Amino acid sequence: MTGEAQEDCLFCKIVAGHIPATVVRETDTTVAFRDINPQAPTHVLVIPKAHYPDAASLATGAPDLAADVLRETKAVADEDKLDSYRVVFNTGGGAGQTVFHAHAHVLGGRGLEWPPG
Ligand code: IU
Repeated sequence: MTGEAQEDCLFCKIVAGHIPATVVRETDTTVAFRDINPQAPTHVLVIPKAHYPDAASLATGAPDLAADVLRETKAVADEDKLDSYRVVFNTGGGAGQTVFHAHAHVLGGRGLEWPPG
């Protein structure tokens, strides 16, 4: 996986500014935006600008970029003043992944049960 933008990828379109999103943070390599269907008071997605289909391919194909994404999850939590929060990478359809551009969900602002459904 090369990391090149994919024409049919919704999150690549958000990175390119072709689909609107409520962006809360942006770095040279990542974008963080509010989920359109929030599951918690804070529900932000942190994505690499480069296209990797899931967290596994990101971790193996671009580990420095994976670290950038993880660092940004903390920055999002700091901005929303979250003491406790959850970072989730749904990986594969069986785990609930619906958009195949790697993304970290940052969820917080309410109590979170364990295990998740
Ligand atoms: P998942 O882990 O692939 O299921 O997460 C995809 C998320 O992307 C999901 O929570 C959607 O609500 C969210 N989302 C979005 O925020 N903006 C969009 O334009 C689309 C999906 I499409």
